Amino acid sequence: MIETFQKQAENVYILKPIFDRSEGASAEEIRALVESAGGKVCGIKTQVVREVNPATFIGSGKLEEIKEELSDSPADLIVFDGELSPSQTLNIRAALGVDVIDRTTLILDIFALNAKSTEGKLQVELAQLKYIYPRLRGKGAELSRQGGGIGTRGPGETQLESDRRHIRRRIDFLENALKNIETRRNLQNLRRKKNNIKTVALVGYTNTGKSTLLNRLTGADVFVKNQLFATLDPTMRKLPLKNCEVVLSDTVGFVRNLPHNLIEAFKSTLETAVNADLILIVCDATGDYEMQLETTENTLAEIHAESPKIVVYNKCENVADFTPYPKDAVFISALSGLGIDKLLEKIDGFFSDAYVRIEKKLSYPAYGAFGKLSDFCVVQSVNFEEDGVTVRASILKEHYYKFRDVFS
Ligand SMILES: Nc1nc2c(ncn2[C@@H]2O[C@H](COP(=O)(O)OP(=O)(O)OP(=O)(O)O)[C@@H](O)[C@H]2O)c(=O)[nH]1
Ligand SMILES: [Mg+2]
Repeated sequence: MIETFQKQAENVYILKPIFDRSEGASAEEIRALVESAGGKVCGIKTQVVREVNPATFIGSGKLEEIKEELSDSPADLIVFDGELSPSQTLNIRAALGVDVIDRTTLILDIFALNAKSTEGKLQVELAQLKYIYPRLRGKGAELSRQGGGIGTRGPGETQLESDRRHIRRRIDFLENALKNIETRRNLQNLRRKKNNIKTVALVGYTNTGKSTLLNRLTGADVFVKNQLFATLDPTMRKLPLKNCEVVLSDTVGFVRNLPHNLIEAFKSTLETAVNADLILIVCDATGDYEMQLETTENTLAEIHAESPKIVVYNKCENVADFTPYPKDAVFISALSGLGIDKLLEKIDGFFSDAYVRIEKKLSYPAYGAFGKLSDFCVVQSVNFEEDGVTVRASILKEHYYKFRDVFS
């Protein structure tokens, strides 16, 4: 991956099409996306679109008006908050005389900036190439921005200029490399399953505080930032509970209209949510939590993550009125620690329903029988004494009942 970091923030003019006058025209999210890519917003224009113009998306009269507005703006780049076809991108650029990128390119760019692990980088490059590939048709060089900056991080110029065949080969290579990493991960998952290690996945809209919660619960030191898509690489940490120990995982956040290619590319990291025994959905109680929840649930459905879920409303230290929220909502503040005990109790309850905890001195013959159970329990400690073995362990209920006489 080629990354071209700009020393100076680019001035970005946001063009946000809306299709219905009554639709919320908040540009907060696209502004946050631009800032996460290192851009500085120098203007925002929301434009009602009644009918999409196939050539320029927005009607030519409106484009004239925007051009006028841009004449005394420092804008280096226009970010269009929607998906544009290659010819629309070129036509808008020609009409306005400023570089244009669409929402997908922007999101891919942020991902390219934030990917740290080998796998993350491969995934982002694959998503970028898959986005570019069908759009090339000889327009690669024309479509790529001259110089560096937002929208050029990732595969960048050199590969854009080369032919489709080269890109096709690179896509195949990346897919293979990712498959190998996935195989390794599947083996780890199997091992975890075999050892009966339970997993909890933190998922949710980006910037809701998932990594902060992971840090709070496990004392980990995961990168936290008031930025969209701060986390791309999955992190796993042990979380000791009353009755057993689980593995808590943190991964990429979701966003509305997350490009499908990205979900595809990140499927294997998102697998942690698919395989989890319990999913914690983290919402930002101070934001548009209904939209966050809907986006998260849709994305989870798309990747077939069907495990039981607990919804947590974070940043609650800033909530003054709790009446609008669902009655069974779990409120926490990952930052201050408020409500964390209650959440832990809830997670504990979930798992203790599945486990029976034993602390018992077993005779040596009984301990022999206990050995057969080891696949179905989490052993906390084993103490060998003269007259027997003291075992502390959590055993899956169904197996505990099958082997009940061992413990009686
Ligand atoms: N006020 C307040 N801010 C919080 C709380 N929890 C997290 N934050 C802030 O929210 C921002 C995002 O936190 P992260 O933990 O990086 O969020 P994330 O969900 O992991 O974000 P991505 O990895 O980017 O998807 C940071 O500025 C945090 O300090 C909270 O309980 N209260
Ligand atoms: Mg994070």
